[in-house]
Amino acid sequence: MIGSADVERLRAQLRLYFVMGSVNCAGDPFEAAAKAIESGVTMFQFREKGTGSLEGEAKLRLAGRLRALCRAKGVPFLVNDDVELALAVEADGVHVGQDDESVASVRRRIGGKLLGVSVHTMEEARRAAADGADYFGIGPIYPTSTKADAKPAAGTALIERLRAEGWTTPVVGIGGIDASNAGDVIRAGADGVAVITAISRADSIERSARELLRAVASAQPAGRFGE
Ligand code: FQP
Ligand code: MG
Repeated sequence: MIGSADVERLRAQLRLYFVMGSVNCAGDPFEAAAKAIESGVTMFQFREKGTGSLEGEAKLRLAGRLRALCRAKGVPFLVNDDVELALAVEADGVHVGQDDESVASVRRRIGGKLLGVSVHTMEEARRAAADGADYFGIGPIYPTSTKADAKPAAGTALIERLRAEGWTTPVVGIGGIDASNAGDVIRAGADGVAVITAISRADSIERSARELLRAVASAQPAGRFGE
């Protein structure tokens, strides 16, 4: 778990969170990540899963290269689901959902690294926070076809409810977000937006990342939590 100064840093790092694996990219995944990071992405998650995804040595090798890239550029590098891999490449953190290894167990294994947890209800949020989550991933906000087992789109209601009830936990919205709707997610109370397709499949990764950043920045109230 992180301290209060680090919470404000994490909030800023969540502004534009690029989640990807090799199957999300039309071309070379390393090149896609490099372009996105060069264009201002503020956090990165290696999510290598689905049909045709890399396994074993190949997965480890790509993770290591992406980890080094992120370190060189000062962008936090998180690993989805795979705690073993996160430890092996000395990732900055791990993201897990409700069907993954338990939050309490991941927290024990990763010590002070960042821990993100997907939550869909107030009850899941309370539980994740009690078990050591540093931020919540909330979605799918809008319909998405990236994730085969995604729940139906739920909009921004849970984000609004958390903020209405006074929760200051860093929150990132995910699912079907692009530059046209990112502002609505921020205005609902999210600190940032997470995207896969909007960047990985963009005609221009650079332009897409910049447009997303602009959409987030122009919807973001300064000092919402008194920072
Ligand atoms: N939010 C985020 C984040 N990252 C994710 N990977 C998810 C939500 C989804 O376990 P989960 O997590 O429900 O599904 P999967 O393991 O297939 O991704 F906020 F970090 F952007
Ligand atoms: Mg998961």
